[in-house]
Amino acid sequence: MSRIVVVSNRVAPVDEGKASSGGLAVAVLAALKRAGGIWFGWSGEIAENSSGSPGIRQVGRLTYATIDLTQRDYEEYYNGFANSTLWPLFHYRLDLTEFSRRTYAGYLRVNSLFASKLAPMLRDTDMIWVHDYHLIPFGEQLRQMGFDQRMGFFLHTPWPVPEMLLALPNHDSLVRSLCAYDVVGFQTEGDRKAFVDYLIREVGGEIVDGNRIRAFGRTLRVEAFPISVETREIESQAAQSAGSRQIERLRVSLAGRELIVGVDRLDYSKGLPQRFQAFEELFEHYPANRGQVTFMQIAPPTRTEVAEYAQIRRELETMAGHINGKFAEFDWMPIRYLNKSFPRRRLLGFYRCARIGLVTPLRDGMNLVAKEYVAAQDPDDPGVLVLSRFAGAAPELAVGAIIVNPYDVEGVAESLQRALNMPREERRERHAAMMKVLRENDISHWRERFVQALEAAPYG
Ligand code: GDG
Repeated sequence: MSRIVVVSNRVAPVDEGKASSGGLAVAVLAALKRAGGIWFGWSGEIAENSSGSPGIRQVGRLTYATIDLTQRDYEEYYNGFANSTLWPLFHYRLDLTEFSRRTYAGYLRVNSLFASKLAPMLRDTDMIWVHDYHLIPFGEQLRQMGFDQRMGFFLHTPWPVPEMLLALPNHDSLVRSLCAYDVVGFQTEGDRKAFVDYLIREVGGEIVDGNRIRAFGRTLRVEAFPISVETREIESQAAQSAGSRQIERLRVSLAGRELIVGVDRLDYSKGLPQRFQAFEELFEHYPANRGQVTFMQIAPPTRTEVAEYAQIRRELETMAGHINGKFAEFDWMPIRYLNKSFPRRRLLGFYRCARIGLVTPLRDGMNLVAKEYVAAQDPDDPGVLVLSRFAGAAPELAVGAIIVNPYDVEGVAESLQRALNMPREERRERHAAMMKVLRENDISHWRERFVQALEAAPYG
């Protein structure tokens, strides 16, 4: 069996393999433990220079290898090209996208640094699985150093349509580097199609058969692998958590009112201002809900050094204050807005308590919160998922979710009203339909499909 080498911007801390942590870390660790291998990435530390050897930590057959970055690397590669160019561009926010040759050069330099640090650790039969937009050129850098191992890439974000991508000054070299992989995986069919359209229209790519396409002198497999969650574990952990003291405290504090829950990294792609407006609209248009419904939005801050993130944080504080000031009563507060994170198990208990899971990104690769919310419900009396059509999860979950356009604030309010009044029988049917999807495509299935695609790639 070939070893698997996983490369990602950050390496999950060693104790994240526990069931209490998120699905991706668990899935990647399961693959690595099964086949043995390396998880390679940035340590999260800033150092004077990045010339040292990787820090190594051995856990059974699994090697964690991490490198430090310099302040300049961090600014140009991470805050710069990855999070101020690719992230907004891939989420259709051209208005927020910065273009700079300096940060692109930094992005390439750090990708090359990653490749040169990993190179001495590689064996001929290794399979290399690279994750996400930070590391698109990584595979090409390794190929240029003479490595012909099987290499796969999975993009966690959306892939934009050609019209959007063409705004990137170096779109052609970025796409060429993606074609250095043997397998390129996207979240949805839509993302896959957008990529293939670009190859065909812009660089004369040709479909060889099915999912295989020829471009830049190489043949690669391009496929959708919708990421998922650890469905069974979530079901049982959510049920346990719902009986805990903390969740009982939440229930008591609600005093019989219905709970709507939102859980998102504080990011402009998640549609939070529009969501807050929709909640305000719910009270304006359907005033009987005043005093009867509580909205809890959990939004841990991220990427705090990028200006747009500080900006959206201020905007949401103002909006939450405005809505609470306008509607609150001495014994009821409409919005509970929490800028912090919670242990995963507690989050699952929150989901299970909530009559509505409100997931309304303006664009999202997949959105695991939508899937977690569904898996955490009590099948006998489940809540309703209100889901943006622009989440990658929408094609799979349309069988049971109420699908909304997050820009249509009145439409979202109307859907909330519908969800709040949905009969139990309908809620059960919708939940069962979504659970069928989540049982068939859980996180293990996702991992196995990707690893099998990589195994099937020709090499050497
Ligand atoms: C990217 C793509 C794609 C959130 N708050 C807390 C917490 N979380 C966990 C959630 C969920 C995860 O973080 C967030 O995942 P999402 O998928 O919703 O969104 P991104 O972070 O933007 O992820 C996305 C994903 O990659 C995977 O491919 O789906 O489209 O943007 O698991 O539960 N976890 C804990 N406390 C919190 O307060 N423990």
